[in-house]
Amino acid sequence: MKFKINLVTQIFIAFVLAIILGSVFGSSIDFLKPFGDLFLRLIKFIIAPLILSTLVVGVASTTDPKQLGRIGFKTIGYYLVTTALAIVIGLSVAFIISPGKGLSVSSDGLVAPEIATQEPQSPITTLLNIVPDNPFTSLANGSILQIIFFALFLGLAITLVGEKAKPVYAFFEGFAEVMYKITGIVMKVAPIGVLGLLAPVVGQYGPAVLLPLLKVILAVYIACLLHALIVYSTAVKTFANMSPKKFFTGISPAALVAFSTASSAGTLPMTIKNTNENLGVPKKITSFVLPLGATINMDGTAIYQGVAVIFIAQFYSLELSFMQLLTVVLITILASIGTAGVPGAGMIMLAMVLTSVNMPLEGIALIAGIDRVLDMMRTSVNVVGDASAAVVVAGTEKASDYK
Ligand code: DAS
Repeated sequence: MKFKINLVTQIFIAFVLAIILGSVFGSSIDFLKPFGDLFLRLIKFIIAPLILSTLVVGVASTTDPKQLGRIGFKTIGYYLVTTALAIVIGLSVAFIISPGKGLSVSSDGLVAPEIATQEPQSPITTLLNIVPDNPFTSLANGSILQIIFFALFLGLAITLVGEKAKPVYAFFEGFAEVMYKITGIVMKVAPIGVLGLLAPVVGQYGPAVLLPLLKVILAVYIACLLHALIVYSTAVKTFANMSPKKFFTGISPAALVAFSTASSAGTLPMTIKNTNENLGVPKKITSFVLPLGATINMDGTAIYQGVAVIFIAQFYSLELSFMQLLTVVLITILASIGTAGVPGAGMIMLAMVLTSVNMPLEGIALIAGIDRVLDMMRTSVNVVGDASAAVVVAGTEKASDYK
């Protein structure tokens, strides 16, 4: 009988093993570090092509004139606003709980010295630097913001050109599938990578250094519940005159499936069923809003990004400027358009966010071990957020069979 442990369990086992080995062998466990460095290099290797391909496809498919009618604009507008609110709530709860505060872990060698001592740029310079003067140089240098700008422009232009750009769209669609496959292969190295990154940290600072992870889980769960209770309740009540009790009761089966599978895509059939049958949203709306949401709307993931960035900055005693926080908000909104609704997608997206604000990717290993616990809650919020969009759009469309 072939006994197969799924990847998330493997990562969790590696996490526990890293704590044990680090606690028992102390700094002599450092020989594992190259495995961690290999994993980080593989993550860095996929970030640029993954953003470019998935974002071009994400933008081109959501700005398709056929899809972009009134319902399309309402849906995409709602998704962008709620994701922005989610990051702000995530950042705020993280600042209040401060999961990484009080640790004396050094970031030496993790952040390039010239970046660590870099003078904060003026807002104008930061905004101007988003525009690449050569997109191929941006790709070569892995300049995340410039790659995102290039991808947004490319996706939009593909839509505007229309028929003649179909081969270009098809290329990026295939490229995105290839990058998802490569990402899946890279993620198979994650358990070894987590072991190689985490064991030396525990070896150097002791297992107590991971206690703040409990505060990370607390912060993500509190922020997710706050976001759902405040933002979605207000939205369904205001735009569809639906009682929050009816909304949350109606979508709860899908929320539970999302919590257990940690996959928005996998939960989609249940999300559609609940939104149609329990919330009375007509198929003409759910058939557009929900599949789109499962791909580009990830409020729970955005909250996780906000909390994770603050935790990693505090863990390594790195100060985040206002512009860097604004960059985190911008990147998370845009990068979520290109991130698939599958388990662990948010962790890859975190690498993009950390890179965009020059923060150490090593921080990913710190929270990789609890990623599944975080992924369950953030996926649930992703799915409930998609359903709230369908209810809001139906409410404002005064859709005929909408109760
Ligand atoms: N698991 C992803 C989803 O299905 C979310 C994430 O990884 O952040 O929505």
